[in-house]
Amino acid sequence: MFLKEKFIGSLMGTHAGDALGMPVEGYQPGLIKMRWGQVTEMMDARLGRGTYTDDTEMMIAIAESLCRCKGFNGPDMAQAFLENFSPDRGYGGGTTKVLSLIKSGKPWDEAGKEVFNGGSYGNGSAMRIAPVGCLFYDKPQQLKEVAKLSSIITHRHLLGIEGAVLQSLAVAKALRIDDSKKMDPFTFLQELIEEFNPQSKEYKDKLYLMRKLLIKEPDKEEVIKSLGNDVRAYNSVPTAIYSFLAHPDSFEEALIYAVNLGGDTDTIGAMSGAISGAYHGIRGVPVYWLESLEEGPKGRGYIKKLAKKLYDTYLYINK
Ligand code: F2R
Ligand code: MG
Ligand code: MG
Repeated sequence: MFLKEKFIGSLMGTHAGDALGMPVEGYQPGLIKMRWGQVTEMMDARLGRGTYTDDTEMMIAIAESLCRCKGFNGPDMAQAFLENFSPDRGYGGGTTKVLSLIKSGKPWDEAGKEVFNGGSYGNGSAMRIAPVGCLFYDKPQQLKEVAKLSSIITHRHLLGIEGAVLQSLAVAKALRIDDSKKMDPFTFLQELIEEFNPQSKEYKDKLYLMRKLLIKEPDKEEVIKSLGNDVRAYNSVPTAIYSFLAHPDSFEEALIYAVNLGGDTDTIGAMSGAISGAYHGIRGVPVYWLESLEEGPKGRGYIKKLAKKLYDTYLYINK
């Protein structure tokens, strides 16, 4: 498949997963099952059916900045977050505070120190990382460095940074794999662990557990107990990767599984969508979902164009 289609798949996959999960964000799987049976299509949401949240809005900001600067530029990326910020998309408290500090003049690489103890380890810097995974998909060292720098703007804690690095590596790996051949989830996971090589015990443990879960095909409760489903990056990034690896043949199945795990559903959906979309490309995203996604100034048409621009940027910096 053409690389351009994979770039589009990853960015549109973020939007689709975010919009699918958004109406049930914060619900545990038992409640989702009781009220809806299973979430399989875009449902009514606060801003309308198929609308996205902070996950996709920040992903758009990253892609815009990478295209504008032909690579990473800290002040510009921070500015892009501010330009795109709409509070009604539902931002985390730490991120909202950091962005307001940057707006009042705090440097882009210092504001993130001001929240929590040692910075945030929320999902915020991993959920938006797809464009970094795409642009540096064939340069793992540079990819890790840019993922880290893009994280520290709002998420300075090691667990936040490593969440963004892990998610970006998973997107990049999914882009590199030829989707016409059968994918082996165990090989994917093993290579990911070797590339990632984290400092923190939390991610080491989760990646080890993931291998055991892939062998076992457990029920949802065990997956949530082992990997997590909440707003902390180490309790969601592995879960999103697992959702993809347990359903490598279908974007639709991976996302339905991810969202119905409950908890931080828009975010686990967005991250799983970014990886699965990078693997299957835009052709893997069901048309009935794509057609329900938000239109408007920065809706699905804009995101598709932005992904093409990101691909052109990739060609430009690698010529
Ligand atoms: N904000 C939401 N959802 C609630 C609002 C939506 C609602 N449905 C509505 O109708 O409006 N979702 C979005 O926020 C999450 C990403 O958050 P982010 O950007 O990481 O924010 P923050 O505040 O930095 O971290 C989130 C929480 O993680 C815990 N945490 C982080 N660092 C910590 C630390 N060092 N020590 C202790 N706790 C830490 C805190 O509980 C933070 O509040 C996504 O779900 C996105 O969709
Ligand atoms: Mg969100
Ligand atoms: Mg969320």
